[in-house]
Amino acid sequence: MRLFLALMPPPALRERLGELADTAHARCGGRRMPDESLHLTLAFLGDVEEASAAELVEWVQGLTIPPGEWHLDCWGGFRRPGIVWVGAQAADPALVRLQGQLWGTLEPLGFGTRPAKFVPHVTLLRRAATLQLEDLPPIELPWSYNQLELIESTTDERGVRYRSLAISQG
Ligand code: 2AM
Repeated sequence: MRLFLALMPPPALRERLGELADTAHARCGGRRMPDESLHLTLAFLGDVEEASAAELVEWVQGLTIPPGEWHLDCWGGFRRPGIVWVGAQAADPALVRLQGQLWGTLEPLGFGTRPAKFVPHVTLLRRAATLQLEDLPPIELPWSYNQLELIESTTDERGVRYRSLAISQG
């Protein structure tokens, strides 16, 4: 099972991110992420055995994370594979701490690989034709969160789908 831990946007923010995805798509082309797939990855775990996934479900369901507010204020791009995202200009200390704490548990248990650098972002487009983002409108979006989710990623003929397996304590 291909799993990751993520913050999922509340409905109003999801809608707003969807509008930004439309704006970016009109400018940059590529494949727009469907609204229901928009998220902020905290830890990508890769392929996990079913038994380990069940342990992760229990762990996440028992987890409480400190509530926080993340401020999205910039566009960004990753050259490969043409990802256009929204995120923050300055590293958010609470998110960095949360990501570090998660990996502090996950790494010794052998789940995934802690990335060398954590760039919190919400992917809006993949395989964009251009990463020229200068003309895109400014962003000022607060994201209040108090829960994370364990998500399974599956691929079928219609593309990639995400399914929530567990939600932390609220
Ligand atoms: P992305 O948004 O930048 O593509 C599910 O695949 C989520 O995990 C995506 O949000 C993706 O980030 C993230 N992710 C991090 N590392 C990954 C990897 N090595 N392979 C696939 N997805 C990865």
